Amino acid sequence: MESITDNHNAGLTDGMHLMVDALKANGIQTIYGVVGIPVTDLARHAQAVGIRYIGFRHEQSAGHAAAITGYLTKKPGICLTVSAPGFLNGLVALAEATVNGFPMIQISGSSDRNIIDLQQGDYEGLDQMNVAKPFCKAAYRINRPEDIAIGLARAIRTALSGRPGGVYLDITTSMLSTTMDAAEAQASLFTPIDPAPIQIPCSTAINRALKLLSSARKPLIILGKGAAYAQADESIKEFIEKTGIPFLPMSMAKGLLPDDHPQCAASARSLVLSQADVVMLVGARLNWLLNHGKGKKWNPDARFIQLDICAEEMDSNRPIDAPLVGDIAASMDKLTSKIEPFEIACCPEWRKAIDEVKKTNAEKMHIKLSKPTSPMNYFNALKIISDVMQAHKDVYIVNEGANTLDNTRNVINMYHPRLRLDTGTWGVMGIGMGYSIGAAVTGGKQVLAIEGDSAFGFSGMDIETICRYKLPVTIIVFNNDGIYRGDGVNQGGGADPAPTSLTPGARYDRMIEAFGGTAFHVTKTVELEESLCAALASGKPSLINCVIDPSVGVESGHIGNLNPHSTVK
Ligand code: ADP
Ligand code: TZD
Ligand code: MG
Repeated sequence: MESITDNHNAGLTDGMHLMVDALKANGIQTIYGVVGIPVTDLARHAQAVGIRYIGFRHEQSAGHAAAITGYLTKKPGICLTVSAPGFLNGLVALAEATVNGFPMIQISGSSDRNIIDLQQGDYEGLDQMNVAKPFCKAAYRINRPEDIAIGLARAIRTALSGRPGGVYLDITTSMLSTTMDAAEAQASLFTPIDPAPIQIPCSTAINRALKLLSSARKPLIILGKGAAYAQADESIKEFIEKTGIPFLPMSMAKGLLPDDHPQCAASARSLVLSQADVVMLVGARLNWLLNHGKGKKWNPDARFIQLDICAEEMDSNRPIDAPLVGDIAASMDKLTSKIEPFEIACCPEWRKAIDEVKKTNAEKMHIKLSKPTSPMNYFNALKIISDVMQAHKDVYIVNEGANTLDNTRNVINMYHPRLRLDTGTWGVMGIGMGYSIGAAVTGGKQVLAIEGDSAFGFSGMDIETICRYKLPVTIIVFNNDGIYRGDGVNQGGGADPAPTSLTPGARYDRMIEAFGGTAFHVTKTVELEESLCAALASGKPSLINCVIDPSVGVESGHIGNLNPHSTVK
């Protein structure tokens, strides 16, 4: 049988080789995936030519790693999956990347069209491109090797331009093995020019925004993860410091300016939302996370300025008085350059009122954090972590769970942009190991994943991947024996555990031992401190099973109000 190498030597190449060449030509450094028919050789060849291949235990985690790579680098992260079930496993991450606005491309092998289209039952057969369409920005299929360069360029441009998001790219088995002239194939390769063109808002929109801002007595800036993604850190800082306006960071925007910045209003959130008269949204949508910009949490007379790349985001939840459609860096720079004539009067009483609430809330928090309990609770455990992290401010914090998520967000300060990676817009569980791996591989920095015990279970098997690639990831499992809490009861009185219960006293630390990682089991704050210091100092894969009182969690964390209220008992 003629081999691909023979073909290569005979001046031919094929779709599989050309696909790898095209990825390399476009600067792709890493592929995250799970191999099998028909993409195993593609991964092997990618590794052979110097693209890093990170092989996972589940496609969802590979997809999450690709998504977070996209968020951190402003280049699409690549996830490689096999047909049908592998493709479907990756689809959750693709959909989530799209909802979050993270650029990624899921490339999946697929069955031959003639069998799929007549529904004749192929091995792992599914009409993948059409299945993917509602879950991503666009879905494309490459049917011929000569279309690879164009197909990839379309995927890259779609993932990056406008509001970034996920793209599905279908590569058929027959396309992968179709040969073509090697010289022609090389000549077809290209890199798309300026795939994420900078959009600059016009002066009318800038002036409208500044006029509104200058009328404010109690202005507020809300920074979202779009502002973090934009990498406009200096422009944002300059505008905020020049105007003196208080700012509220959304979860993943924490650290864009340090959480201990004097203008940070994070710990006076209720006050600023209920009283601000002009709110400037910077890369943050008025979705459920901000109560859609209306209702009892908001000042009913507040007026809004919104900076966003996506024109149709304006007025999506409430009228926007001054829409500023464009790139955040461009908009911010234009605003800053014109600011003097308008004299933004951030009145001193407004800052003073915020500072007073901050002080009171800090005192209340200090009491919570300092209270010793046995077993530990979220707060005294997080106090220890917060203290240790003062010496490790440049570490990624990956965070998921319910109480574990909310309490960590409130207690652990962030000091640098794009280091806090969490459940994002959907509030979904399962990002833990994927984001940790993606961040460690892409950012080259240490990662601390703070995980609820339930949350950890969604991607826990990929600790094997962390160990196999020897990544500097430390995982703390806040183990309270359950979803929200571990003391649920079976209301029917039967022997089965309650719906929220997990195995009491589970030893998650023993899982990592199986793969050669370092395990810690801690029940006291002093042990937590010692183990975290040791884990971070070693830089080796490690897992700390941190025992938390099963009775201290709140149902659904901070969003218990979203549960349907049953009137029938
Ligand atoms: P958060 O959850 O932190 O509130 P969202 O994900 O809701 O943030 O909002 C992010 C917004 O940022 C999206 O509407 C997106 O279109 C926007 N965005 C992303 N990148 C840019 C950019 N470079 N310039 C302007 N807006 C951007
Ligand atoms: N499935 C998916 C994919 N995402 C979800 N958000 C949920 C289920 C529902 N869910 C939450 O919203 S939080 C959570 C689940 C299962 C886990 C909470 O338990 P935990 O954290 O152990 O991770 P705490 O500290 O015990 O609250
Ligand atoms: Mg739990």
